Amino acid sequence: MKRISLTQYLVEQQRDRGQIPPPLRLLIETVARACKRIAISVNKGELGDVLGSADTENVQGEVQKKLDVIANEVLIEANVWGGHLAAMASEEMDSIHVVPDRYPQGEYLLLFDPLDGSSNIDVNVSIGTIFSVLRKVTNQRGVSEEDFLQPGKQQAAAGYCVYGPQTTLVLTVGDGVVMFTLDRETGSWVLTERQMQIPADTKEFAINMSNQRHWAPPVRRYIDECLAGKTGPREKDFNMRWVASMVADVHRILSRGGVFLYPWDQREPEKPGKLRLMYEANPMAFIVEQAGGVATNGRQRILDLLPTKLHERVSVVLGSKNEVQRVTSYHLDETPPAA
Ligand code: AFP
Repeated sequence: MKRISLTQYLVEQQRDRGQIPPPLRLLIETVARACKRIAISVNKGELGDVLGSADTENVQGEVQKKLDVIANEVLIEANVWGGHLAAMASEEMDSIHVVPDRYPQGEYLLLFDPLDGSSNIDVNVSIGTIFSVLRKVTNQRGVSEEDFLQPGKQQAAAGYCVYGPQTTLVLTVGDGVVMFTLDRETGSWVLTERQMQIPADTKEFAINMSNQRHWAPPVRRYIDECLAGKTGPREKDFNMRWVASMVADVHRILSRGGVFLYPWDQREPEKPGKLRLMYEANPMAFIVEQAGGVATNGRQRILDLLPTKLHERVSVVLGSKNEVQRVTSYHLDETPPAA
């Protein structure tokens, strides 16, 4: 495959296919540059004094790691002045960050989980950054939280970066899913996969099994059937993987198929799920659908959900089409598809 850079790819998309307007191209390049800076901090680890707790809490009441705070600042600093954005929202900030008057305002809204999988930072396991891009659709002056409350199907772009054995950037602008790998020697993002596709079938599931006793019946049923293996109703053995960084689990599914579940459970019954709709579920659902997979909250397509608040949580089932449809049909209490 001819190796081209992220910049060349974006320019070609803009020129040949009219896919990416210039401000969106600038936005994507800026986020990718910020991810490079985050990757440098992640790689330094103890040597860069970036491990451990920041001794602060985010809006969800979670203790922030130093890298959560660093990654958040890097993304804000990189994006605030370019003129492509109206405002940003982050899993790590209580409220939106409006672009100050001293900078030009653009039409895009950027949302991110700056460092997904924080519990894995200090133990040197893959973590990542997830981002989602919306357009400011209202004509009113200024920008408010309301502007962000759009269904995921309106995303203009979404992506994630995995800081793992390789640093990879996966991107969609609604025309398939592409992957870039960071060449650490040249500092360049190089196109390494032009069309990521999730196979419709799989024998691999990802769920935190320690919550089994808290699950709802449809989730129990699905996992019980997988665990029953060859002699059970599915008539095949399943394997389990759980990294506890959504980016890494989703990246595996994009690379070789699988199903990821973070369902509602009885630990905190008033919450619809653990993962955040706007920073995790929506961007991942957009990417997964663009790669031929499916993403639901157990009942509805995630991209159709209308958020009511910025930090909304949601149940997530995503990945290989036939498996996600099966889990969804169990929730809807329909006859399951034939094995
Ligand atoms: P943090 O970024 O706060 O560590 O959360 C990671 C995450 O949101 C997602 O990436 C994982 O899939 C999930 O939480 C892991 O949660 P459990 O620790 O409950 O399995």
